[in-house]
Amino acid sequence: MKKIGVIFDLDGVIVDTAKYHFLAWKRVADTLGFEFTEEHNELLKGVSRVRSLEILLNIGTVALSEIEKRNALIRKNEDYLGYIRNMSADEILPGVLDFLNELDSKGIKYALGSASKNAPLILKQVGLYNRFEAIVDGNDVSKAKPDPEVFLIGAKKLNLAPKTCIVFEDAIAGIEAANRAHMISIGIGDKDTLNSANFNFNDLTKVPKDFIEVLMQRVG
Ligand code: B16
Ligand code: MG
Repeated sequence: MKKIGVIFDLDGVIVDTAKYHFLAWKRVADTLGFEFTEEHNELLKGVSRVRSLEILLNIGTVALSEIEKRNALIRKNEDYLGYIRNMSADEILPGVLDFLNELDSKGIKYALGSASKNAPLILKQVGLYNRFEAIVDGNDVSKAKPDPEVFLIGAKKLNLAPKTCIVFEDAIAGIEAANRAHMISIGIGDKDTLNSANFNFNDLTKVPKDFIEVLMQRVG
């Protein structure tokens, strides 16, 4: 059997930080005088901070100067940091710890592949920082998902060929990035939304016990 590795997205797979992104972006929209809803927030999942602001401004049909944009990004992140500095291990999503323990027991290495520049802080807050073999985040990439860069760097850091890596992702752009990297893509969340994933589960509690072994055989 071939050696395999796992790459996890952060927001929506390991923790739910989308709710904090929502509150922080909503405050930006409130200041600019337009409504920003939870449905709008869906459009920002897995998307970089800069791109998120562009989408938000489109929703409000608001134009800002470059300096105003920079200030909005700073304000949003300061607000967001206020929320994530209060995070703790009880915000780890269901099934994550059991799944990581399972990987550890099989000697399977795993990395993080997230668009978030705050990923290291979030992992430290929830006590998972030291468990990952490698952390690739928004600071390490020049091209955002759906570009495969974040996952290809992850595979390199795990010392594995891309086709032997399995990616867990909750965003359409992330599934596309994994597919473009020729990795095995696992959609976490709504199956219809993530219909280009190789496999789909609602959350990590739904992953069958023998799933990793089955994939090991498939890859090998
Ligand atoms: P930051 P992921 C993504 O995390 C979030 O889903 C997305 O909503 C956010 O805009 C992006 O990180 C950047 O986050 O502002 O902290 O750099 O799903 O790729 O783990
Ligand atoms: Mg995500």
